Amino acid sequence: MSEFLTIGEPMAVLASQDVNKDLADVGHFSRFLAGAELNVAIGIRRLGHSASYVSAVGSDPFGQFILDSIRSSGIDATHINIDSNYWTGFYLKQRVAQGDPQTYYYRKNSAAANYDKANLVNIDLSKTVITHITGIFAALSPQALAATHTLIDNVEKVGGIITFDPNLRPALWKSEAEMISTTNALAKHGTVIMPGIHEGKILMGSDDPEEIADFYLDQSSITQTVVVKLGPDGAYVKQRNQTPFTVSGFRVKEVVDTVGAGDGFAVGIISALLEGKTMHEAVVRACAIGALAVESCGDNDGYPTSNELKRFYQEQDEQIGEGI
Ligand code: KDG
Repeated sequence: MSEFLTIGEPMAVLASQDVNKDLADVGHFSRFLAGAELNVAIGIRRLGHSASYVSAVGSDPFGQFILDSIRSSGIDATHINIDSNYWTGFYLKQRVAQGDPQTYYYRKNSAAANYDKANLVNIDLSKTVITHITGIFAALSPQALAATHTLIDNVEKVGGIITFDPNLRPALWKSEAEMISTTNALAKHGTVIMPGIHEGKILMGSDDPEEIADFYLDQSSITQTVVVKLGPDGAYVKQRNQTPFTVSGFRVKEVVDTVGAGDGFAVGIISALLEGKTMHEAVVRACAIGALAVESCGDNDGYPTSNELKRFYQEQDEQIGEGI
């Protein structure tokens, strides 16, 4: 079994090759691998850690593409079911010169949304150090939410660590109220919570990083660290009973596509924690991978290998210490 495990919906993304065009007018797309939790597994694996990904795909060309890509990346694909009753999800992504692109999902009632929690009984979590949960998979369907809860229970039974990224996707939820209550309830199980500052505002009503952190630290004794993502400005970090600190963002050469930056951030934190680094070192790495992520077109193509990460620090004139 792997050091790292996550559950999610894998997708193909068809990314526009035309800049600043409405999706309805785009004629040329490039296909990449997508899915927030899968992005995290890819990044963790690229940095040399073992990773398992739990999900389901349809028996269709996108499902085959996803399975082939996951297997060739070295991620453990044993727990990806092929379900010929449903399609594999995909989405369209705009290319924009500035800001966040428009996206359009084709994922309702997908194979992953129909994932049966009964399959989780076959997963041995005894060697898994960190399990990553996001609000996306939980939003897909009652079955996916039930599977998320069962996985959390199983992780807690063996004393594993859960990292949680709210990853708010309002389009996937029935209502904002349901999104907020379910996401905050799931967050109670996270040892490390990573909301974006705008997500914090939606989830608990304030865009003050300290108030966001206090909300999550107060609502659950399991939560030990809240890392509030500040986009290009870096991150604010509060650990239980410790002095809060901030980490600055890194310089980015050219912002090509912002999608996947938050998952890259999670890769930085999780990989560093797997290596026994401090939380400060982990958040520096998170900001670095978040910056690298926005320089490429695919959702996870900018995530670095260890050597690429070292080169990035050198280019940024950062001191390369043991910590990073
Ligand atoms: O975080 C990146 C994801 O947004 C992308 O890969 C697709 O999982 C996805 C989603 O639900 O938007």
